[in-house]
Amino acid sequence: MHTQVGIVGAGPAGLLLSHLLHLSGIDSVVLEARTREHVEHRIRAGVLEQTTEQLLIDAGLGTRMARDAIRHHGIRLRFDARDHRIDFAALTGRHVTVYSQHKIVQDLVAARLAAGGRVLFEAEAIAPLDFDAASRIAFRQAGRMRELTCDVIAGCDGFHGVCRKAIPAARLRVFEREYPFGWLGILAETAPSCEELIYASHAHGFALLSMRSPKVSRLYLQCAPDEDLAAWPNARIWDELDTRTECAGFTLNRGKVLQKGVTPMRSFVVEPMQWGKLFLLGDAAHIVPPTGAKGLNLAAADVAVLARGLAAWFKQGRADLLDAYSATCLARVWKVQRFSWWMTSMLHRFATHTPFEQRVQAAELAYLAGSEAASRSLAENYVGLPLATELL
Ligand code: FAS
Ligand code: PHB
Repeated sequence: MHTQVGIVGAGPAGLLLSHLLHLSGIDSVVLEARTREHVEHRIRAGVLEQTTEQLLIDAGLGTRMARDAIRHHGIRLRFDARDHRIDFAALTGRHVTVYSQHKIVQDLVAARLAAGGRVLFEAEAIAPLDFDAASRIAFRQAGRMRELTCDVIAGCDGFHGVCRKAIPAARLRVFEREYPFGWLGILAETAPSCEELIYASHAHGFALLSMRSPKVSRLYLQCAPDEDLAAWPNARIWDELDTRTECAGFTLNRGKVLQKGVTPMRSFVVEPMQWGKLFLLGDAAHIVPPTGAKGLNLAAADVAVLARGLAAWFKQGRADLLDAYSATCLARVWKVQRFSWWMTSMLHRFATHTPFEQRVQAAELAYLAGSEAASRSLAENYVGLPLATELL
């Protein structure tokens, strides 16, 4: 089997890249280790930057999003039992959109298959990838070993994939920070308790009240990174969410818990994000703590840069954009890493914090609540920095 671009991974990065390449008349094959059912129902991110929303609309993927998505013009920071609203519209003139990642994946799979795209499920790429002469990807499907040859390999296989490992370890720089906590997340069949997201900082720990629709809420509690879910019956989760989000005049809506899980938290970046004709995108290259709602959006930003570079290469023989792929993406990746690290450090409880550090953390929140400049800085990062392709 041969194609121009071999894509490993059918998450948002791999599928969006395949779709954008198709729109440019470039052929690709997507290899996905899991089943279609699994990838289309994996509950993950929920907030899209305006640039990501526009990228999807421009790529013809806006129909269901226009019907189901919820536009948000601000968030609430809740501490000392009071709310401080960050007004995106007033501070930036921009917004974010609440639209679940699994719906984006469903929309992308449908678009690729409707266009006759080759998305192979239960097709696991096997390390090591060979990309000296013609790039080739060995993969296992239906118990058989098969091979895909291609001109370019796009590693969209997430943090645990094989593509990053194909880059010689001696040439790869890894930057990493493990956080001493994770998030216990639940999906609940209950109307959101507030029309906007609430980020709560409390002595017991961080909590986040998000949503998926007018009838489904998405809620998170800071917990130990290896928290035992068995120690958290639903009643205890609701009680703790109640405690951490207490505020005059506020009532937390409870409901049936549809799903729960614990996500560990890390900051992670590899440099470079490319090696010969292998390009890493999304979680294969970087991980951010979800506090800034950036993981999915960073993946989309990488896709926009690589899709533009591959179109210039295949259509005009220009290699300059491809050669600059890693530097172009990393300039934005590090700004987003900083923002995600800052939001996480400001809002979570650290058992190792000295009394001094606790006071500094409280002062950071108080300053933010009282400063238009500080609030504008948070707002412009949260709604999304300009895409590199908008700056080229
Ligand atoms: P993905 O991990 O989504 O996709 C990679 C794909 O590659 C997977 O389908 C995998 O099966 C496949 N793959 C792996 N190895 C393979 C192989 N050898 N062969 C073939 N296929 C292979 N981000 C937010 O912004 N907000 C959130 O609330 C949030 N919550 C998250 C919760 C969890 C549990 C996790 C793990 C991540 C969360 N994220 C969140 C981040 C998440 O949304 C990612 O940023 C996003 O999925 C990145 O997309 P991809 O880079 O496409 O990687
Ligand atoms: C979510 O809705 O899953 C979500 C929203 C905002 C975040 C993280 C997760 O910062």
